[in-house]
Amino acid sequence: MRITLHGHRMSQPSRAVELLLLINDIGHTFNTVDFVNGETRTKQYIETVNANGKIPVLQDGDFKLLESHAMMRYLSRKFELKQWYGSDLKEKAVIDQWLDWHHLNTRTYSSDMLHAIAILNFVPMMLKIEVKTLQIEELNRKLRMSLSVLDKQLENKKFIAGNTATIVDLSIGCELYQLKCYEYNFSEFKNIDNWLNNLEKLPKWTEAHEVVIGAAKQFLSNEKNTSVMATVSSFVQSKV
Ligand SMILES: N[C@@H](CCC(=O)N[C@@H](CS)C(=O)NCC(=O)O)C(=O)O
Repeated sequence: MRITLHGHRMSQPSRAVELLLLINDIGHTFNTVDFVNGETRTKQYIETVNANGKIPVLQDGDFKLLESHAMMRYLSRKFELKQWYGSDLKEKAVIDQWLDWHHLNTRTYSSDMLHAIAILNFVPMMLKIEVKTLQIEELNRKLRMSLSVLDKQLENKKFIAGNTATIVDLSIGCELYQLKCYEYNFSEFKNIDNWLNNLEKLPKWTEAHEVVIGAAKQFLSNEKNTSVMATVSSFVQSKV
């Protein structure tokens, strides 16, 4: 039975699961759910697809699975992708540790910050300053605390759990790479910077990120937004 992934390429967890499928040449159908325009919040979606109103959702025949990390573990086990989910108890445990860590660290701050940045496109000038000072700077402070922990883990390693990429690199990588597309400044975190360059070299990485790269380019083509990103990165308070 063919696997179906319900998701969207603007969604970090959707991209992570899709990349695992694409890189390993696992036949699947990608069903785009228009979450950007609220499809995930419709009664129909909540009642029939995901009670949490979220993407991604993985369907394998009659079996339906929620939560991107559970999906990547399931696919790794089902298709025996040893490289992607470790080959022994301890390797798997380290991957699990960083997957769990991600949800309350890089995921929380990075995606909230990206939403706050995206909102800048739509708010009037006076409110831009409030969004920036009240929201973005605080999220940025917390994000940088998480980044410094991750940066230490990546010392002398190409990837988070060792020298080959695993599902945790796909998960955290898809989250942070989108910030790189928005020209977030990672220069203070040399190991993360190198790791993001390594991820870019993975097969299918750029293909899966095309939509994000396009959205970021459009955002940055507005000069006012570029100056906001420079401010976010340097922690310097400037006029929007
Ligand atoms: N913990 C979930 C997170 C899923 C999630 O946050 N999905 C977002 C897109 S990135 C979503 O579906 N948002 C739709 C909405 O809030 O209406 C996972 O890893 O699968």
